[in-house]
Amino acid sequence: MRIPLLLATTWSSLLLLPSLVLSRPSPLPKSANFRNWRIKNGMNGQIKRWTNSTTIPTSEPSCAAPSAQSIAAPYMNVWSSLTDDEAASVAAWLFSQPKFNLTNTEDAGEWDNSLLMIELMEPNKTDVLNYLDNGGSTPTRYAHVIIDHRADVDPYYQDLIVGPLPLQNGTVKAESLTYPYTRKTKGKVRNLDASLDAQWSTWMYNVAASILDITLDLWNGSALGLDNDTLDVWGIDPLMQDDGIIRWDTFWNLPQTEFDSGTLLPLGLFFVSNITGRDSSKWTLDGWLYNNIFYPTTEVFREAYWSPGFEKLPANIDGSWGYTDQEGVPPPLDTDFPPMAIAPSGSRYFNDAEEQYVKWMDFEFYISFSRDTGMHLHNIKYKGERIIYELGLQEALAHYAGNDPVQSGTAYLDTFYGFGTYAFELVKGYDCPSYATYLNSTFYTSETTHTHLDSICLFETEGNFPIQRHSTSQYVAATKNIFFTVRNVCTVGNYDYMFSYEFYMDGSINVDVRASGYIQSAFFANNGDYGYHIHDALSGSMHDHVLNYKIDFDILGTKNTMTTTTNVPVSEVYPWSNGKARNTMKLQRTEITTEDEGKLDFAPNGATQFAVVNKDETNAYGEYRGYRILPSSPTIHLTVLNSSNLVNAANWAKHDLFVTRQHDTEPRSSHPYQSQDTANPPINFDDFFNGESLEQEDLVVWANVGMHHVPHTGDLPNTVFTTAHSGLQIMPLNYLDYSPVKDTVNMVRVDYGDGNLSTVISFGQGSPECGVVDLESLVPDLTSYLGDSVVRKFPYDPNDPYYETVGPSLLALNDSRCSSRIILTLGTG
Ligand SMILES: *[C@@H]1O[C@H](CO)[C@@H](O)[C@H](O)[C@H]1NC(C)=O
Ligand SMILES: *[C@@H]1O[C@H](CO)[C@@H](O)[C@H](O)[C@H]1NC(C)=O
Ligand SMILES: *[C@@H]1O[C@H](CO)[C@@H](O)[C@H](O)[C@H]1NC(C)=O
Ligand SMILES: *[C@@H]1O[C@H](CO)[C@@H](O)[C@H](O)[C@H]1NC(C)=O
Ligand SMILES: *[C@@H]1O[C@H](CO)[C@@H](O)[C@H](O)[C@H]1NC(C)=O
Ligand SMILES: *[C@@H]1O[C@H](CO)[C@@H](O)[C@H](O)[C@H]1NC(C)=O
Ligand SMILES: *[C@@H]1O[C@H](CO)[C@@H](O)[C@H](O)[C@H]1NC(C)=O
Ligand SMILES: *[C@@H]1O[C@H](CO)[C@@H](O)[C@H](O)[C@H]1NC(C)=O
Ligand SMILES: *[C@@H]1O[C@H](CO)[C@@H](O)[C@H](O)[C@H]1NC(C)=O
Ligand SMILES: *[C@@H]1O[C@H](CO)[C@@H](O)[C@H](O)[C@H]1NC(C)=O
Ligand SMILES: *[C@@H]1O[C@H](CO)[C@@H](O)[C@H](O)[C@H]1NC(C)=O
Ligand SMILES: [Cu+2]
Repeated sequence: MRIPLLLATTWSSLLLLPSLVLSRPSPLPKSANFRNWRIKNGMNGQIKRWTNSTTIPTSEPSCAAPSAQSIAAPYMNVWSSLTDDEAASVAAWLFSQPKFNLTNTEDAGEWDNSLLMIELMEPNKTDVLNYLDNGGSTPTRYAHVIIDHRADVDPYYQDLIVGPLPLQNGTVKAESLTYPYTRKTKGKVRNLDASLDAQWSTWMYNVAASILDITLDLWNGSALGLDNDTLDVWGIDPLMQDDGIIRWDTFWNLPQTEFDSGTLLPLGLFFVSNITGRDSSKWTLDGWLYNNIFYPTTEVFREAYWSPGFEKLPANIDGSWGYTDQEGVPPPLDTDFPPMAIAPSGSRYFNDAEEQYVKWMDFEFYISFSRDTGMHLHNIKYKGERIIYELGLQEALAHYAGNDPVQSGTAYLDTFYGFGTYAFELVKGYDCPSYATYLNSTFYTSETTHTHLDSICLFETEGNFPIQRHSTSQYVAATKNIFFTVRNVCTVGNYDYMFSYEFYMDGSINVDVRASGYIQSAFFANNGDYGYHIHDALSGSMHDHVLNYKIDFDILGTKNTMTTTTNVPVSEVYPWSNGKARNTMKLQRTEITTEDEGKLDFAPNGATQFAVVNKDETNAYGEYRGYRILPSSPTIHLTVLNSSNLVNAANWAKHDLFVTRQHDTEPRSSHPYQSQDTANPPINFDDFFNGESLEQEDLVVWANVGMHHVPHTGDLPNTVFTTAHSGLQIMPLNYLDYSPVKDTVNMVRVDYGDGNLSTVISFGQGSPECGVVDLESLVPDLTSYLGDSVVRKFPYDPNDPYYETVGPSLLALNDSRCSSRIILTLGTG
């Protein structure tokens, strides 16, 4: 799609832009020496004139290309994904070892072992700091391997550490990976899906066939595994595990078009299956639920159904109400091309694409990417000093509730599906500005490495407010709020999570999460206490999103302490108050001294400030230098206490904030297969808390963002990023001696001319005079959207990549090599 727009190829046309700001025709400067011309706003507020400014001379602008300038990273990225050759060598070695008894994923049946994952084993912080800080050698690389061990009556996922890399004949070791996990039976977790994957659909179609008379009567539909099926059946996650393995499922209408509206079409009929064991002939159908009435057998249900007086409930029918395409009357002027950001001097940041190292202004960091948790940042430095060793998502929970067993039983732990897996290509000009720098990311699955093309973006942009301003009767001063963003988007099933890390001129970092995509809704019947009525027979099913982040602070070294200050109301007598108590407030200062005090909640009324400081490093005024951590938009923790669905699988969701002592044995708060054994998961986060001292120790903060999502009509057809939003700010606290905002020249002071010429002081700001801004390039050609690039690892075939954007479970089924997409334009300007 092309948007008709003036296509600037020279500065003369770009110079039209400031005149638009004036909202009336105005004299334009004739010379290219634009920087000396400023707008003057007279005292009467009407007259706008161009005038000369007093300007500190600046160096010539760098006039870089829009994408990042290149730079050589100061250190190797020790967190970078395995190379194609490394992953292929590990796959080849594992296949050559009889003890793993591996079958190619494509050929593997439910009783065959297969290779689920090969990725970098994150190096220990101890070894990395030795490299970064003490000139030690680069940490030895190892691979983290997960084998889906199904050739066993008790199938399990097995975590292995394989290495060292590069593999050398005779020295390769593959050991059970145990040190990052807390549970006693380490390195393995049972696999509840081994036979489910193979036998569930047959079971489910048989159950649906057994009530075909009812599904046809209720919905003119069937779920028989045929091409003309109009119904779908799916249900809870995790499976219920306290008395055998139980699942509740429900019927859904299938979408009738390519739109992904299926999660909006529940039909209100539920059934429970006891699927304990690997032999589906021993599974039992244990009952039906309809209109809040439980029927223990199909016969009892059928008899009731065909009896007079049986109440039949309405259905949720697919339609354009569930489609995201534009519909309805556009608001006034909506078809005019809207404002957009540009970077007229090109990029003002650096990237080492090979090392995934980024530097912007006084910040620098490395990026890593993993299948389970997606994008992480490492070794974040500000003004040359590390402030954060690691910053990244650990797990995301969506805990539903309802009067029906499917909503009640649902508590997705999304790293099971993987954030890295679903970090698809970004939509240029929509997800990120078109002038952003786009990076690839890769993950391994089923003997292939997938590269999500252009799936991480880097860009600098202007906030919609200045970062500083002040007016007096003599002058007004203001500073631009220019900030830098690293972003990716992961579509996990029905939901799209947008993850951004934002870096600001005041030295702060914002961890930002937004959600869009389709809600998982509930059938509306007797459940007003669990959500709003949002469509025909639809309830916006209430749920809590809680996303856990690891923030491994290193404030001027690894000896850090968490301090708090709380605003408390007091009645206090002062020497000057004539013996009278004054009702006022003061600060109460405390420290979190041991892990016993390490589970924290943001106080009501925001009364308590939490900060990680280094008590050995004070600023010019003797205050500890540190960083605060606080919500930048509302954050939550899980409402449900002692969740029946989760048991011990998400103990990190119980509070807003946790602080623990850093250990190489506690790299992550969650494991991708926590859902497989909720009572005894691989990582019970509570076990991180064992009373250790936290005074001037290496601290890790585990902080939650999220929201209590009670979908309303505005969530249809999709939840919107504006309101489904949560974030954490990590901001300097007495870290420097004054605000670093003063360092930027992108500010102005105007001394009033009292009706005459004002004096404009601009401190050597650059000007947008690099000559060419290709407006055409700002409207990207989306017909080149490709999807993922895939390279086969076993057998290794690096020279025949193909394109595919599907989830891993479909990979075995679909090997198509489709590379072109058709873009439909739907009548925008
Ligand atoms: C602006 O400055 C230039 C050179 O500094 C000078 O030649 C010109 O006369 C000035 N214009 C005004 C309107 O003061
Ligand atoms: C290896 O796996 C196959 C199934 O792929 C199984 O039949 C066989 O028993 C397994 N061998 C050993 C030694 O476990
Ligand atoms: C190990 O030795 C085998 C046979 O000698 C050879 O095919 C293979 O390439 C070697 N692998 C490595 C990693 O050196
Ligand atoms: C039931 O569905 C079939 C095919 O799906 C369709 O041909 C038929 O018209 C439908 N009947 C009613 C009553 O909607
Ligand atoms: C669906 O397909 C099956 C098998 O082809 C056929 O028997 C059945 O009548 C079809 N159902 C409808 C509603 O068209
Ligand atoms: C499910 O089946 C298993 C094994 O057959 C049994 O031990 C368990 O009690 C059953 N659970 C329920 C809730 O009936
Ligand atoms: C992303 O991958 C594509 C295809 O392999 C390659 O052409 C492109 O240069 C890569 N981008 C970066 C930033 O490395
Ligand atoms: C959590 O709930 C389970 C089941 O109801 C109960 O056995 C257990 O004692 C509860 N634990 C706590 C800490 O309340
Ligand atoms: C990381 O540290 C743990 C705990 O000290 C240790 O058991 C493990 O072997 C180390 N891993 C590597 C790859 O060195
Ligand atoms: C502005 O101009 C008027 C009239 O020429 C003069 O009286 C006044 O002093 C000037 N003010 C300033 C601040 O220069
Ligand atoms: C595989 O992908 C192609 C192209 O996207 C699609 O037409 C086909 O239906 C898919 N097959 C399966 C089994 O998903
Ligand atoms: Cu939600």
